[in-house]
Formats: sequence, C-alpha cells, structure tokens
Amino acid sequence: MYRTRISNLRKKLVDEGFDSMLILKPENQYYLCGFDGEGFLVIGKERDIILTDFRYVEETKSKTADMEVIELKYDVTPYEKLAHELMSTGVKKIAVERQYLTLKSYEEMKRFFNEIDIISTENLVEELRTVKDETELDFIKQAQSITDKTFSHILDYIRPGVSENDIAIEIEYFMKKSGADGLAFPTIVASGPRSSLPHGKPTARKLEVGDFLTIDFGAKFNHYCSDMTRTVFLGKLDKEKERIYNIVLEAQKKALEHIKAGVPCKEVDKIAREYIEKKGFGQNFGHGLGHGVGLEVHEAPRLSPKGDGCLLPGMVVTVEPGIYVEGFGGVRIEDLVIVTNDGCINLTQSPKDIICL
Ligand SMILES: [Mn+2]
Repeated sequence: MYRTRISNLRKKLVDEGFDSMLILKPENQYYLCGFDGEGFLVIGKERDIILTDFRYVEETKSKTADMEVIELKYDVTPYEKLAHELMSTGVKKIAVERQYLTLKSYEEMKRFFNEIDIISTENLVEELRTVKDETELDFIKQAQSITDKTFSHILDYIRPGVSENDIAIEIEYFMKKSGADGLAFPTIVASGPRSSLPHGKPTARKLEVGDFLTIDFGAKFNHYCSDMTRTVFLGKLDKEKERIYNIVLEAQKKALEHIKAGVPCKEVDKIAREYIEKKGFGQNFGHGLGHGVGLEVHEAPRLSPKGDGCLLPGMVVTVEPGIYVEGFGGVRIEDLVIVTNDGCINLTQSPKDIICL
C-alpha cells in the first residue's frame, strides 16, 4: 500500500523534473509511509528517509518497514543534518510544500542547502490523496458509522434546558467510547437564533422550545475523518421553518442525484445553489456545497463555485447545503458519500426528514 503511494508520488516528481521531495505536512507523511511522529520525510531518487528524534525512533522503525530511519541528535540542527543527508546522495533539486513550509524553516533551509535548489510546489501529495483506496474507504466508513451511532444516541439527550456545551461534550464522549481515536474537528452546536451561524461554537445557551438545533460533528478512526450535520427542531414546527428545512433537503437530494465520476465539481455545487436561489434564499447559502474528506476533514476536491476538476471514482466528499437567516436561525444537512462510476454510495445512515423533539 505505502509502496504504491510512494511510487505514484515518485512518478509525479519525475514528470515535474525533481530529484526528491521534502514532506513536512503530517497528513502527507502519514499517507506516504505511516509515519506519525515529528520530523522530516524525504522521498528521494535512491533513498526514502525519515529524520526524527529519540522520542519517535523506535516506533517509527517498527511502523515504517521500507524507510531508512535516521535519528536527529543535538550535535547539529535538524536542517543541517537534513542538508548533509541530501547532499551525500547527490540531490540537486528538492520539492517543498509551499503551503506548509514556514518562513523560519525556509530560512534554515537556505542557510544549509547551498548546492540544492529548493522548489516551491503545492498539492502534489494532496492530489494523490483525493482518490481513496479500499483501506482508506474502510476507515472512513467506520468513522461515519461511529458518527451515525452518536447521532442516534444524542437524540435521546436533547431536550429543553440542556446547554449547547452539554450536547457537545456528550457527543465527544460517546464517540470516543464508541471507538473513535478522537474528533475529526471541534464539534459545532448552534441552537435557536445562533443556528444562523454556519460554524457556531457551542456555548452555555440552554435549548428552548421553538429552537432549530444544528449539530455538525465527526469522528476520527485510524486517522481518517467523518463529517455529518443534522438540524433538528424542538417542539412543534411552524410553516416557515418547515419550508426552509425542506428547501435545504431538496437541494441536497438534487445534488446527490447528480454526483458521479466525470461530473465537474462546480456543477454539483451549481445544482444545489440554483435550487436554493430559485426559492429566494441565494443570499443565505454563502459557503461551498461540499469538500473532500480523508486524513483531513477538509481536503480536495472542493464542491464550490470555484471547485476545479471533475469527480473521480473513489473520491469521498460531503454534500452540505444550508440556509442561514440572521435573527431567525438556520438549517444545514450534510452527508458523506463515495463517488462511483454511476453515482455515489451514501455513507451517512442518519435520518434526514425533519426530526421534532
Ligand atoms: Mn463538512
């Protein structure tokens, strides 16, 4: 598995004319070889090396069988050691991740990389990561299954008087108890008028009858994320709230029906956006329709008016239209799907018809 990933990256590097690549971004390091300590990963022409310190050496050796693991000690600075290793194998040009390299690291590199050209690149590994293999899909499915189980648990817990903070804590505890390594991202809980905040952080606000309640949460399972949003209602639903809910639901269904390999990412967004616009809420849907999910909760591709490229089989994306009305409240419904040749597989099992508690 790691061999395939590294050889795919190596092909890309050769195409672009680089000797090797320095990988600093933790998710990219983990993707390529299973390394999850702190340090450098270098994919080279002849040698693939990990430079890490004493804390991670033993674990890294046992987890990354194909890699040469070099211990960083106190006698030289990490970038000096890295430069030495690269020059000893004749590296002339090294690709770096421009979105991840800090100015400080760049300055360090410039100091020691006298004979090595530093080439700024972006998204080389991230592009490989957009299409998931079977192992990755299995982890994402398990992460989503924990998320669904947690949603059904939290429905019993939600009632007037419970605070947003209480709900977030219960969600997080239950996900971990159910086998999650951790959270995919900080849980969003937004109730009543606060539900118009697309990314409302939970507060001490207590739920009241008549509230919309939007919860957006996800688990991590074996490093892979899930992501789901549901909006539920407390009490008896009025006509306007029901209407808004159903517009969002219908927009989501239309987008889901449109998803399949080969469709441009921006077109999927357009399907949902045009429907919401037609219903008069265009101004109230201010974010993209969805995003890729994998080792990071937000990764390529983007399903938005600016999303590049087309969907490919094996991509995992969210579909999450929303309508947010200041002072009134908001609704978002988000599912996680795998793109296939003739449609998509929806990993989200939680119900979507409006739930009134
Ligand atoms: Mn999302």
